[in-house]
Amino acid sequence: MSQLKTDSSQQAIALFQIERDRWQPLVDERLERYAQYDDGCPAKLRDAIRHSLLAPAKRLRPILTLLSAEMCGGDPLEALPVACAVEMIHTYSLIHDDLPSMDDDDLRRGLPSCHAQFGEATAILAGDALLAQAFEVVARDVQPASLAVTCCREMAVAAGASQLVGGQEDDLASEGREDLTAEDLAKIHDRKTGAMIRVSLRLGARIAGANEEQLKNLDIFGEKIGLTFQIVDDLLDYCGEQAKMGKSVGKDSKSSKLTYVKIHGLDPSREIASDLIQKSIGALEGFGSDAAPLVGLAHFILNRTN
Ligand code: GRG
Repeated sequence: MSQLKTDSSQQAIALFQIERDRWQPLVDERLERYAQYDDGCPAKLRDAIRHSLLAPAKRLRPILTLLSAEMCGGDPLEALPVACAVEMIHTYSLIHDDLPSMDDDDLRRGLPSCHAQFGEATAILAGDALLAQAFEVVARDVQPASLAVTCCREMAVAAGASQLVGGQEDDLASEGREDLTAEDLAKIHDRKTGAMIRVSLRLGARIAGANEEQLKNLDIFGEKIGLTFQIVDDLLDYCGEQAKMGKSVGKDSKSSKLTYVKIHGLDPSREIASDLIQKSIGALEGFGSDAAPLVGLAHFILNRTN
């Protein structure tokens, strides 16, 4: 993937990394605070939730939320509850995705996956608890209440039957199907991966009081980086290193699952990803230089190695 890097994209990535180093510890601290479970939660369930939620992770979605809030003129600290809520929903989806009945994976975030460590039933419940807690956090910690309702509704749609969960259902059903087109694959990923990326951006913007035009441009940005994220995931599955990824690699390329690499080949997939990133950056033009951290994040997604 390194040939995609130019001097200007390296500078953009360096800027994003400064922002990430600024915000990631705050996200981790707040998640730790939310993950106390000292009000009657069974010890095994508590340990299972903490195992997955507090494992080393990139925290890309909460960072998207905070950068989006700042770009739209808001205070990122006020967006921390929604940022953590997004990470809770994302972590729930990873726990459930790893289950034997889904992707059946024993490694996640460099650790045994939740069911491998705590058993299948507890892993299902840990995911359930995280999904519920995301809404608790937003309903309690976002003010005014009308803004909390808007954020809860947007999260529910993104995590729901037509988006994240629907995308996962179609992804599972796609296995072994040879009649699927590149458009079918993009549609699955737009819901399975893209919806949570878009809502991460939208929630930060909502907290900042963004207008409809800004939300629309963030949707376009999110759609393009979401698809790129998935293409790069396919490329890393094909040629990434398990130690760096913290999860199994080579699974999708060896299975009967359709991937970008299988449909388009390695180099064309890289070109599609690179083109999408240029288009994603175009969607942020109206934000001027305030968009620099998110532009850096877009380059980072294209060039990520884990
Ligand atoms: C079970 C409802 C349900 C949905 C599962 C998340 C998901 C949908 C599937 C995971 C399969 C997968 C590899 C998707 C590719 C994109 C993705 C979500 C990767 C994991 O996210 P990262 O790389 O992980 O941001 P960290 O651990 O850094 O948060």
